[in-house]
Amino acid sequence: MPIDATQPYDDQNIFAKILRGEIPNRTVYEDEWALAFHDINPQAPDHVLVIPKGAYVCWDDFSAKASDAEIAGFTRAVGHVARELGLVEPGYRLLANTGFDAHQEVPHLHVHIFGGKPLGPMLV
Ligand code: D5M
Repeated sequence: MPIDATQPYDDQNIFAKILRGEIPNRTVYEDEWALAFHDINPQAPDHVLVIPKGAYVCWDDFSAKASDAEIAGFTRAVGHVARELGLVEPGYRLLANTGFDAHQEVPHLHVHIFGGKPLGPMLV
């Protein structure tokens, strides 16, 4: 069920549990600002999720409330993961579903990194 982007942060969401080590994940990268792990239901040969360590529901919440250091650290982590996966050439796609119409399902900000095949034009 898609979430409401304006809802308060729910610390029982599945990515909060992953951050606390309560449920397993296939970690690709971790630093002070971010954790990256393989998506459980991959939509491309490479499909990794990058999440901030801070408690942010979605991109709107993060971009409005996170510190400059958190935003810089998280953004650099996304770029680092894509480079480490070898995706810069031939290319990759970033996606951050935000709220109901975008069908965001997990209420902790996550950026999808897709790659590993020609992804074609954006559908929307
Ligand atoms: O996408 C939410 C994404 O989160 C979706 O691609 C599945 C993925 N997911 C859900 N649970 C897990 C666990 N436990 N590990 C890894 N990936 C997971 P959205 O943008 O919210 O629609």
